[in-house]
Amino acid sequence: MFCVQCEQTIRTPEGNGCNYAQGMCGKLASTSDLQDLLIYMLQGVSAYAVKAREFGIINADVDTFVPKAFFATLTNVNFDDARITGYARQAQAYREELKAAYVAACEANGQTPVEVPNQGELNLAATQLEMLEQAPVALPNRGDVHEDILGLRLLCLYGLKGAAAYMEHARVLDQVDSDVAAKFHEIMTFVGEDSADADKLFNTAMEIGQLNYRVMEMLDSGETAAFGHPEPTQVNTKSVAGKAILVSGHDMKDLELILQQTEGKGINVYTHGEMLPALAYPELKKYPHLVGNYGSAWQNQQSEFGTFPGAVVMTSNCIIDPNVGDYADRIFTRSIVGWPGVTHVEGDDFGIVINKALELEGFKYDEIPHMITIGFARNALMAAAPTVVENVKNGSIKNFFLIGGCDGDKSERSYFTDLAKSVPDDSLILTLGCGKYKFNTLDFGDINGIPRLLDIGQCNDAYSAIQLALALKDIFECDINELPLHLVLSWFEQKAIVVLLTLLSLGVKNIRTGPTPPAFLTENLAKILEEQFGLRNTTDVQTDLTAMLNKA
Ligand code: FS2
Ligand code: SF4
Repeated sequence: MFCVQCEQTIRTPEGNGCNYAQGMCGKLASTSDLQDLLIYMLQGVSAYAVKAREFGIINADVDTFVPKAFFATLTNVNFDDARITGYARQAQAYREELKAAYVAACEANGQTPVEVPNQGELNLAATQLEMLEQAPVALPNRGDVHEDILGLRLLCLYGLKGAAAYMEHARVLDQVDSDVAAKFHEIMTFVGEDSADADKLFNTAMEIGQLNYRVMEMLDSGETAAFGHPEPTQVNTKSVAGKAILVSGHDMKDLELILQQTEGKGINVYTHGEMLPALAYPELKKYPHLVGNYGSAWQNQQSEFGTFPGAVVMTSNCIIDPNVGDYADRIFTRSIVGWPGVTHVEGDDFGIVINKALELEGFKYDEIPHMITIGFARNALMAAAPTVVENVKNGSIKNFFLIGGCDGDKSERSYFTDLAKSVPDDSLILTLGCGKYKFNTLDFGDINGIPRLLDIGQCNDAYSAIQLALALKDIFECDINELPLHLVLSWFEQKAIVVLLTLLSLGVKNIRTGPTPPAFLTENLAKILEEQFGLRNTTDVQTDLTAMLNKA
């Protein structure tokens, strides 16, 4: 096992990475090895997808399958060896199908087919145990490689995982694009080739960022086409008496299905974690039994789900061991999410979840409501832009801070709470991702009627924040880096890596990330990123704040 993809990875003087029997996230060595083998097989599929495309052969099922199965290897997504093995076998079947189509097209056109080595050839062993013996070939740190090259390879691998996850979120909302799929396969193939060309790897990381910009745009289109534009909305964060279903993760399509199927059944539906922004979408908030948000970010789920007296649905990352909180019998997984022994809901029928919620006690009493305001995605931000600009011009608003990203349970993450509390009163705070839970229940007041805390949405709604920054840059006729905009991103997993790559690829400079730097980035790489982009790690709130306000 070798995994170094998330912020909580094991760091020792001997080297960084989870490489023992189990990762910090609970992922067993067997699961990690099978995931690596899956990625290896997917790279073989992509390699033949690229070759087949040369002859105009496009398999839409493959274009869907590869990013979706890749998504299963992100942090806290799928811990179920049987499902991972199933994806790997499916990958082999798709690879062979594409290979046959490619070879036939070559023959028909009088060309000699080019063989794809390694990933194009490996055939999975018959049993899971034997597959585990094959896994070393697929380890992400395979071979004798300079640590800087390895760091760049991992930056690409993990960044592409994040983009793949967003591709799957977009696909669920019917947003697919063959050009995006082609670029994805091309990069996936390159990442599998173990390049030692630092410049090419670095450029690929930027290409992944660009690809993800397009994917986030597709996701934004899918969500707004399906559910309307988010609008500023007051959300109750306390419970309401009655039977209950809690929906976590990023997939709002699942939430919609659950809302439709629970209508008139006396069940209240709550959002959790990254599902909170759903409460601002007109086509979702119209359901009166969508009563509010329960709980906070992913790392608190064992206590929050443990005390939730209803059924829980995990639509995407991040799931953690449900046996600890003793709710494995009333949590359900969807799509790429998996936990051994937990019921996985396929298809569009949530009857099993609804029956579980009806069996359970539900909340006995109404709690005293506590309201927070959400819903400042692209449209709402643009609608507010003229007023914001007026307030910038008259000096009432002097700075914008984007403080967002992922949450996690390290105590150092109190930095983000302290920073939000410490920014000057003449600043607006934009937030997104589950990192917002570090401060989103606090009252930041307003500036001439504009709320100081503007919750943009999920991590992928970084797209909306980018649109605002681009609009402000045009209005003020300056470079994006000349705006009084300061970005402080909390990172945890691979979606945050790809959002960062997107921002860098758009030329956004002086971003601060924390609480600790990615363990796969060597000192040399961190230095290069600082020199080229001004990218740096967070230090302490006062030092960082002073530097940001002085644009240092
Ligand atoms: Fe939070 Fe977890 Fe959005 Fe990340 S729910 S850390 O995967 O994707 O943010
Ligand atoms: Fe370790 Fe993170 Fe990988 Fe889990 S996902 S094994 S905690 S690096």
